[in-house]
Amino acid sequence: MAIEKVLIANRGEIALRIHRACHEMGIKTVAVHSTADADAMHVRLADEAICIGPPAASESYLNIPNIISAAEIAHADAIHPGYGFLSENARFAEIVESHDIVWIGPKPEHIRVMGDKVEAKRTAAALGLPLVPGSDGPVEGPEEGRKVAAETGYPVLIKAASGGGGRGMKVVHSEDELEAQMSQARSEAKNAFGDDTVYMEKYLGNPRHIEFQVFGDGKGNAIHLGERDCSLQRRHQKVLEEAPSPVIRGDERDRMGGIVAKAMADMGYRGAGTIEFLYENGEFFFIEMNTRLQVEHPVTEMITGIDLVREQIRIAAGESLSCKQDQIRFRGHAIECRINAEDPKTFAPSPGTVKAYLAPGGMHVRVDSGLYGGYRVPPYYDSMIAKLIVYGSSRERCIMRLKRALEEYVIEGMKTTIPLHQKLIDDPEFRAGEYTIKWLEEWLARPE
Ligand code: MV4
Repeated sequence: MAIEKVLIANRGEIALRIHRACHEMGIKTVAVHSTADADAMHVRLADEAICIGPPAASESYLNIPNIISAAEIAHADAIHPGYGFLSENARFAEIVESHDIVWIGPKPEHIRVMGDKVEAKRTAAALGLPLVPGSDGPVEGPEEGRKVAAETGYPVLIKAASGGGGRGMKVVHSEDELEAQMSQARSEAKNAFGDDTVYMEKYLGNPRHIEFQVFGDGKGNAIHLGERDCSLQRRHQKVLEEAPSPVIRGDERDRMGGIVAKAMADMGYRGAGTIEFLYENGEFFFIEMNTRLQVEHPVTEMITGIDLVREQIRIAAGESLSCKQDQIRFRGHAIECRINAEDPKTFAPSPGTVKAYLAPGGMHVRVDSGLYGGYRVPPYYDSMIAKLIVYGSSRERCIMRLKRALEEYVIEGMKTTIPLHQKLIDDPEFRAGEYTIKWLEEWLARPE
C-alpha cells in the first residue's frame, strides 16, 4: 500500500519529527491542531492543517471522531499517532483501520495486550523474557497477597494492571502492612484507571531502567536496536536518557537483544516497540512493553544511523525492515536532555512567550523542538519544549559536546530546565555513569 499523505495526530516536537521523515520520503503531511496551537510550528510546516477542537486535549488531540473526519476530508492515506495522546489506544487503531486508513503502529491486538500489564507479563513469560518474581496474574485478595509475598520475600510491590508510569504502586515491607497497602493500591487504581485489578512483584531496591528498542515487520521478522538507559527520572518523568547504557557490556546487549528480537518475531509484532527492563546485579527483569515510538528514540538513531520514523512508515506500507540484525552496528554514544518550560529548582511550569531563541548547532548536535522567536508556549499541554540530542565517539566526548551545546542554547522569555542539565552533567557520579532509578531524586534533594 503506497502512502502518499500522512495525517499526524499529535503536536509539538514529535509532530515535526514525523513531518520531517515524511517529507524526506516524498510524503505529504496533514497537521491537526487545537485552537491553542494555531500558530504552532507543526502547523506551519505541514502541507495542510485542520483545526480539530478547543485547547483541552480531551476535545482535540484525543477527539477520535474529529481526527478521523480530518483524515477523510484531507484524503490522508495513513495516520501516525506519535507518542502520548492516542498512540496506545487499541480502539483508535481499529477505527483507523476500519476506515481503510493505514495505521502507522502495531497491530491493535498487540497494543491491547501490552496495555494490560498482567497480560503483558503473561505474554512476555510465554515468549521467554525474564520476569521480576511475583504473582502469576492478578492478586485477588489479601490472603493470596500474603501467600505470594511469603514466596517471593519482602519487600514486595503492588502494581495496577491498568497502570504504568508508576501510578498506583505501593511498596509493602512486611506482612502487617500488606492488607492496608493492597486496599490503598486497589482504590487508587480504581480511581485513576477505572480498574482495580492489581498484581504483585518482588520490590527491587536499586535497579536501573534499561529499555530495548525493537522493530517487527508483522510477518515474523524482527530486529533490536540496542538499549537506552532511562534511569534518570523525577516523579516517573524521564529527564536525561543515553545510549548505550554506561553499564551494559556488548555481550549483554547482544544476548538480551537477541532474546527480545526473537520474542517480537515469534509474536509477529509490527512496527516500533520498547521493552522495558529493570536491571540489577547483572540481571534483566521485564516490567512493561510500550507499543509506540518513544520520546527518547533519537539517542538510538544517533548510535545506529537508522531513522526510526522512516522505518515505521516503511513497515506500515507493507515493506520489509530496511536492514538485517547483522547489518546493525552500535557506534559511539548519544545523550538526550529533555528541556522543559519549568523552574529548574521547583519544577513549577513556566509557559510564556519566546523572547529570544538560538538553538545550538555544529557537528553531531540535534535539536528537536517547535520553538521559534515570538512563539507563545501554551499552558495546556506537556511542559517539554525541546530535546537536545548530542553524539560523541565516546561517552566522555559526548558529555563534553553536550556541555558546549547547553552553553550555546538561548531560550529567553521563560524558565527552562537547561541550568539543571548543566549541573547534572557536571556531577562526578553522573560522569562516572554511576546512577540508578533513585539517584536523581536524591541528588536533587542534596543541599547545595
Ligand atoms: C518496579 C520498581 C522496583 N521493583 N518494579 C515505576 C514505573 C513502572 N514503569 C515501573 N516502575 C518501577 N517498578 C519492581 N518490581 C521500581 C520502579 C520505579 C522506577 C522504574 C523505572 C524508572 C524509575 C522508577 C522510579 C521509581 C520506581
